[in-house]
Parts: sequence; C-alpha cells; structure tokens
Amino acid sequence: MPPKNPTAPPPAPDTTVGLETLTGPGGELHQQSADQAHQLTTNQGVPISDNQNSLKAGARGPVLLQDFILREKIMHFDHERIPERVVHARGSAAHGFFECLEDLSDITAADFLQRPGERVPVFTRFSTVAGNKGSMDLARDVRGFAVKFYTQQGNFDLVGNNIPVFFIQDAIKFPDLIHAAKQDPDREFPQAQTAHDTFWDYISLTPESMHMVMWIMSDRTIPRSYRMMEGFGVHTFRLVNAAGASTFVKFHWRPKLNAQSVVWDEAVKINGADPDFHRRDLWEAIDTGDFPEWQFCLQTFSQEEADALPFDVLDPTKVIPEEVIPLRVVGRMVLDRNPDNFFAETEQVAYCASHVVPGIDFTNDPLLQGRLFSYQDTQLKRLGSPNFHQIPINQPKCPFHNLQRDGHMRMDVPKGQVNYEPSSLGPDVARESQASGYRTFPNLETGEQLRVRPEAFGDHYTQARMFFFSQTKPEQDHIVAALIFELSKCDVARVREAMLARLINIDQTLALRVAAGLGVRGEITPAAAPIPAAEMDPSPALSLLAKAPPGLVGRKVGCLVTDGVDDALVAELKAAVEAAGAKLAIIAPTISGVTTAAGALLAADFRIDGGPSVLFDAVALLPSDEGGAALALEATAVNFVRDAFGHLKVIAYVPAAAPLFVKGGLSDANPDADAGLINLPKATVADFITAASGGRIWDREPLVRKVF
Ligand code: HDE
Repeated sequence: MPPKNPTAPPPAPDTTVGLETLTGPGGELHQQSADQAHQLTTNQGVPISDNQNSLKAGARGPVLLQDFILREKIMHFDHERIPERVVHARGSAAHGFFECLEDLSDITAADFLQRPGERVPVFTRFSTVAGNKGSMDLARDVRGFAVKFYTQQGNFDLVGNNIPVFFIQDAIKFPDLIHAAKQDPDREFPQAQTAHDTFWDYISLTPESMHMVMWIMSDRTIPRSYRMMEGFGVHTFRLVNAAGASTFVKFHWRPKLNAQSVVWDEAVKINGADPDFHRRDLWEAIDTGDFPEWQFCLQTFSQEEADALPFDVLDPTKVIPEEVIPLRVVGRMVLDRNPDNFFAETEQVAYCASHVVPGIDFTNDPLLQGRLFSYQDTQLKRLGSPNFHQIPINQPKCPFHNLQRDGHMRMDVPKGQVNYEPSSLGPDVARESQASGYRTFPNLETGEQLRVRPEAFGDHYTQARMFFFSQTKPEQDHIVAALIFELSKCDVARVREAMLARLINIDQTLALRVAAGLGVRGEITPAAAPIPAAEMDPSPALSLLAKAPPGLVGRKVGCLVTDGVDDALVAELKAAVEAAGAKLAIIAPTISGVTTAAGALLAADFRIDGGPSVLFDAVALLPSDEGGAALALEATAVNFVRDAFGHLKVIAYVPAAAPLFVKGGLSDANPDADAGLINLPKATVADFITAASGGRIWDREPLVRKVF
C-alpha cells in the first residue's frame, strides 16, 4: 500500500521553535515547525499553514475559488517563463573579477584601465547561438562570450564571440542569417544545427560569409570547455583618452588553459551522454576552486596603420593577424563564483553592445551600428520593462541617478518634487557634467545617404584562404570533414553545388576534397568572384594546435576499474593526475564502487553507462583479470575503449584490459607504433602523464577515419 499522504513533510524534531500540529488528509497527525525566518508565506507575507493541500469543501469535495494561497502560487507558476533570447538562448554564466594590469591612461580614459592591480566585478556568460534554451551544449556553433564589467564609471558590456569574424557585414542581414540557421519554420527542426538546406542555401548566396565559414567548420565550434575558449570583441572599437585622442582597438580574451576542442564524433556523443557538458564543466570547476582565467589583450592601431592594411578595419569579416599587430596583455579575468540563481542572474542578465563607458567608443562598422539598437530593444521584449537596469544583476555597482521615472516594475522609490531638468526647485537633483560625462569621439562624417557597402569590403576570399592555410594538417582535415558532414545533410543538390562553387574560390584542393567526400563527380564551376583570393602570409596564431603547449591542467582523466583493481596503481595514477593539475574520475560496473585487491572500497564517480570515455581527455583501463573478461561482455565498456581510441585519446591499460581491445576490434592496436597506448607494466604512470599532456594522437586519425 502506498502511503496515504506521500507529499506530507516529515515530522520535525520537538526542539524547534513554533511547533504546530496539523491534520493530514487521511486524518493522521503530522507536525511541522517554522521559526519566523523559515516560515513559508504568500507573496504578501501571510504565513502558510499547509503547502500540500488545497482548500476543499470536504475531503473529497471541490476546490474553492477563495483559496488565495493556491491561486497565487499557480498564477505565479503560470508566468514563470520569459521569452528566451532570440539568439544565444542556451548559455551559462559566472561571477568574477577583472584586474587591470597596466595603466592605459595614454590611450583610454576608461576608469577600469587606469590603475594596475585594481579589480572590478564582472559577470560573464557563454552561449551557443542557434539552439533553443534547452538545446545541447556541444552543437557545432559559434560560442558567445559576453562580459559585463561593473566599473566605477558605469557598466561596460563587451558582447563578443569565440570567433573574431562574423558571417555578414551589415546588421540588416542578421534576421535572414538567423532565420536560415535556426530550425525550419514549417517543421521546427533541426535543433541547434547548421547542417541543413536553409543555412547552406543562405551561405552559398552570401559570399562575404566565406571567411567565417572556414572558422565555423574548424574545431573552434566544438570547444572542449567554456574555460578553454578564446574570446573576441569582433568589431574595431575606439579607445579615447582624456585629451580626446582616439586609438583603434580590437579586444581579445586568451584562456589560461589554452583554447582546446573535442573532435566531431565525440561532440555528437557528448550531446547524448551529457547535454550539459559545458555548463557542468564550468560550474564544477568554479565549485571546486579551479577558477578559469583569461588574459585581456588589445590590438591597438592608429588611423594611418588602419589605412595601410589591405582590408577595411570596419569590415567585421576580417581579422588583423597578430603577426601584423601584436596583442598587448593589459588585464586578466578570473571567474570565481557560480550564480546563486540561474534565472535571476544568468537568464535576466541584459548585455547590450551599446553599454560603453567614457574612454571606449564605437566605430562605423555597420554590423556594430545595428547591434547598438538591437540589444536594448531585445531586453525590452525579454525582460518586459525599460527598468531592466534595476534588476540586481544588471544594476551598475557605482552610483547612478537620473530623471527617468516610472514604467513597469520600477524598483526604486525616487524622492522629491523635481523630476525634470533644468530645474531651479531641486538643488540636489542629478546634473550633467561636461568634465566627466561620456563624450563621443567627434569623428568627421560626410557622405550621401546611400544603401551601399564600401568597395573595400569586397574581398571575400583572401582571408578565408589565409585562415585555411594557417591551420595544421589535422585542423585542415577537420574543416574538410565538417564541410562534408554539413553539406551531406543538405537534401538539395543545388545547395551542395553552390557551396562547392564558393569553396573553389578559396582553394581548389579544398573544394575538390569536399567534392570527393560528397561523391560529386564532374567539374566545379566557380561562382563569380569579382575580387579573387590573394595570397596572404599564414598566421600561425590562428591555429589552435600549433600554439597549444603540452599540459593536463583543467582536464579530466577517466579510470575504468573493476573489483580486484590494484590499489597501489590507482593511488599512483590519482596522485600523478592531480599533480598534473587534472582530475581523476573512477568509472565502475556499479555506482557503489568496487572492492580493490586489498579489500578496500573504491568509490565510483560514474557507472559505466553514465561515464563514457567521451567525457574525459585521457583514460586508464585498470580491470582485474576477471573484471576485464566480464567488462568485455558489456557494450558500454567496449565502446568506452573503442571511442577513446577513435577519438585519438591517450589510453593507459593493464594486460587484463586486453579482452576489451579485442571485442572493440582493436586487436591490431600496437603500443610500439602508437604513442598514445601506454602498456602499464612496460611503461609507467609518468609516461602516461607525459603522453596525455601532449593531447590527442593525431597520427592515429587516418586509421580511424577516412581523410578526404
Ligand atoms: Fe548578437 N544578439 N547580434 N552578436 N549576441 C543577441 O541580445 C544581434 C552579433 C552576441 O549572453 C541578442 O540579449 C544583431 C555579433 C552574444 O546574453 C540580440 C547582430 C556578435 C549574445 C542580438 C548580432 C554577437 C548576443 C539576443 C547583427 C559578436 C548573447 C538576446 C548586427 C561580436 C549575450 C540578447 C548573452 C545576443 C542581436 C551579431 C554576440 C537579438 C542584430 C557580431 C554573445 O539583441
């Protein structure tokens, strides 16, 4: 028999204050206590006596309309949702601080960039773009990288991405781009994917997107972690100093853990194994004191330097290679506190590209100019009121006062008779200040009113080519593979052909490789390219692999064990992994853990089917003889090994793991020819750490995937 009142709270201990006696629906007595601080109340502060039973006319009678407690609770619940973000709906955020490392008063009056060592709070949100709020984290997509700096001269929102260029050059194209990328309007799928006809149809007709296409097809769009992503302000901004002199600037974030990615097949499987992979990773890292950190870097340049570049700095489809204008590290950001409440903070945070502070100004980049309107407008819709700045997460942390008044959900209580300016009646009301107020850089603007694009924006292929040839071989292979994957999801042959006609303008071999992967026979006719791709020096800084130093810091190692596991070996492995700055997770046949060879209990972090190898950066297989044979009968254990191998991970193993390799079709795997196979009796745990610190075993890739 089920209990009569399964939802009733358990009896409270007698020692608590304010003991009450209640009658449950079955007539049984239960006791509940509440001191005033913990008393459940209505939104009007009225104490609630029963949060489990609505008011009825008799135990089996109808519910009464006069139950104001029920109605208030349900009414509030009915209105819990607000519109999700039109783009970047899926994301996660954290609090932290920004620390100025250099006095930048020579180039900017921005208050938070004046005094080395001084910190201001930040709230930083990472996101995907196309997917809805509940979509999975490992979608192949650009990631948003939005930082709200709460400075003493107001909030500065740097609303950037993890890719330094964009698809389009003019904001007027944005709604079409997003419509094409999101789900088809008739069927509302596919979710969080660009691999469909409408996206590639639009892209094939938008040659200015070709540089971005190279970036989105690279592994940058399947990052290993939010902690391991670069960030970019994308547009050229202006810094303005106290004397009014302007310097152009591009903003960059460089992760301390370096930018790292997963591989595509792994991303697909992570989405199934843990759709919250990035969220969880960020949350857990901060929760365990492993605070992610980024360098804040500037690329600064003068008008003359801008004029000397072979492209227009107002064109957001172009990068300025670091080799041409180096990065200057001027600050750092550390995220050290998880939000207390996801909705109140992460969901309600309102980043606006137009939120700048004195010393930072815009340029005429037409994409940026459109954004200056869009963000405030979208917050009005999402948060429902022009008072969204009064929501705690959006409030400046410096004094702010003006004569704007009223509106939905006004939170403050302005005092006094005077709500206008100029005024003589209110000597204390806020006044403008010529000396410290925000001043726009007085750029000289002339020109006819025209719907045109500057001619200098016309080269769509040179930087796309430069990006492709700045990548290492595996990275180029992945761009090719991603294009083959995405275009193979397009049902309409014309769309695939139109894309090949664009790709051939970037590089003939690239187009031919993609064509081979698509099985396209026959000639590719290039699309019209008024300005053909020119040769540009490659920029090694654009390759993630070329600049990734070895290391395991911030990574996770998965260790598959069974009963009878060697105590000393697990202990040695754990110590070595932790000494390398990584974390070890134990995966066992049951969640209760295993009994080691010495008879101790080794607790498990995951049961095998809940902890597939895609969740880890490197793995160790440490079953006992009996355990290895038993695991070979578990498909999830076999897949653990097969995927670790297929995803090019470093694998340490004891001989007892052999049946898993055999069952996984990996009998040929040869530690003498594969630097990522660490045969533990012969090699040491230290060898494993060294190999795993080197990252993936790229030489293995041709063995597991056809490279076109
Ligand atoms: Fe956004 N973008 N965007 N965007 N964007 C939004 O604002 C928009 C663009 C970016 O974590 C929206 O609050 C237009 C470039 C991030 O809350 C919206 C254009 C870059 C976020 C909007 C762009 C971005 C957004 C949707 C073309 C990189 C998430 C919800 C002119 C530099 C911020 C919202 C967060 C969010 C408009 C292009 C970055 C609709 C019109 C380029 C990181 O206002």
